[in-house]
Order: sequence, then C-alpha cells, then structure tokens
Amino acid sequence: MPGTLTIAVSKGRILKEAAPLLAQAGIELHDDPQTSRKLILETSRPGVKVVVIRATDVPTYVQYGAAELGIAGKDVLMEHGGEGLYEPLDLRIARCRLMVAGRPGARPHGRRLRVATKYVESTRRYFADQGRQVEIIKLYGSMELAPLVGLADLIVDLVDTGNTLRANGLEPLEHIADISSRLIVNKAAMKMKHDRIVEFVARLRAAVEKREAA
Ligand code: PRT
Ligand code: MG
Repeated sequence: MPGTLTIAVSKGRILKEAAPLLAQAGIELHDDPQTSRKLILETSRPGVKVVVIRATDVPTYVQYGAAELGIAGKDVLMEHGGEGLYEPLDLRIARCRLMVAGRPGARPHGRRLRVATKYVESTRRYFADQGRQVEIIKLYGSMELAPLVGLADLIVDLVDTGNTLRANGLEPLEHIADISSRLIVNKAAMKMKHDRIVEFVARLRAAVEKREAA
C-alpha cells in the first residue's frame, strides 16, 4: 500500500531496546510485544505497523519487501549477505562481540580444527581470510556445549558479559567483529516510498543521537 510502512523486528532483546527509540521517533506500540501473541502490532502512527518475527528472518522479510524496514543484528546481516537491503543507520543497541571461544590450551593433534557455530558464513570468512583451514559444524543453539562433549575444538558465538562462556569453562580467544543492531531498508521501497522512509530514518537517527548524548 502506498502510504503504509511495515517495520520487521524480533521479539527478544532487540525489540526491548528498540521500543524506546521507536517511541522517541513517534511510533508507540499499542500492545506489549513481550506478552501479546499478535504478530502484527498497530502503532500510534497511522499506517505504521510492526511485525514481530524471528531475528534471523528479519533480513528476508525486508529483502522481499514484505516489510519496507527492519531492525536486525549485524551478526544476522553478515550471515544474510545484505542482498536487496540498505543499512542506513546503526542503532547502537543490543551490542556484543562475535568471538572465537574455546577451552584454554586445548588443541587437537593430527586433524583439522573443528569449529561449531550458527554463524557459518562469518566463521568461514574469518578463518579463510587468515588462511587457516578449519572444519565448520553448523549448530542452531547451545554452542557452548560443543567443546565440552568433544563435538568441536572451538566455537564462534556472540559474547556480551562473558558469563555464559565462563559458566561452561570456556574463554574468549579471538575477536571477529563488534555487533550492534542496524536499521535496514528494502531497496525498491526506498525509491517507491522515498519521502516517508527518509523522514522515518531522520526521526530514528535523531532518537539515537539524543540517547547517545544523554
Ligand atoms: O529467535 P532467536 O533466538 O534466534 O533470536 P532472539 O529472539 O534471541 O532475537 P533477539 O531479538 O533477542 O536478538 C538476538 C540478537 O541480539 C542477536 O542477533 C544479536 O544481534 C543481539 N545480541 C546482543 C545477542 C547478545 N547480545 C547475546 N549476548 N544475542 C545473543 N546473545 C547470547 C549469546 O548467543 C550467548 O548465548 O547471550 C549469550 C552470551 O551472553 P553473555 O552475557 O553471557 O556473554
Ligand atoms: Mg534468543
């Protein structure tokens, strides 16, 4: 529809941290997204909706134009590749680091290093750039378990406080990337709904700057 905007966001920490920024930008959610079972949330701004989906699905919805806009972690965007998307604004929320982690000192003998991760693309690129040959094992969660049961020598995962690693006898070893959430925009929508989108990006940018200054 010509006048409407749909924003795709994941329900967890990203929406929690993005909601105050959206409110500052004039978009307040009518339902509490953490308790509501609705997948489409109306907002205080006529024609602006928020769809609540899995974090890893946000770039896909925006790439195909099912949502003109989205908020996604840089970790997710690096895996997706960014096709069909602009990334005009770093929201500086949900910040963490993508890291290699493992047991201190433990290295395999006589075989290739095995690395367990859900970030297969970023992991492949990181080790390939250094000319290190590793075997990558794709997991969907609980990466910290893999080195403990001999599935992998190393993991690549997000680290914030480091508590999860420590609780499992692992330590951060190598820094791959700083992560934060980004506003993404469908490239075709940027042409078709240019004025509305540019105005929204400007409001959100002002909200980010105001919060950073506080
Ligand atoms: O549905 P799914 O579980 O895939 O996503 P979600 O519902 O959790 O999505 P959401 O909206 O919560 O956002 C996930 C996004 O938050 C990630 O894509 C990152 O961009 C960002 N983020 C920031 C994090 C963390 N910090 C983080 N610490 N996502 C996950 N973690 C996990 C990490 O994987 C590890 O298990 O927290 C643990 C480590 O935390 P510490 O503090 O113990 O080091
Ligand atoms: Mg989660």
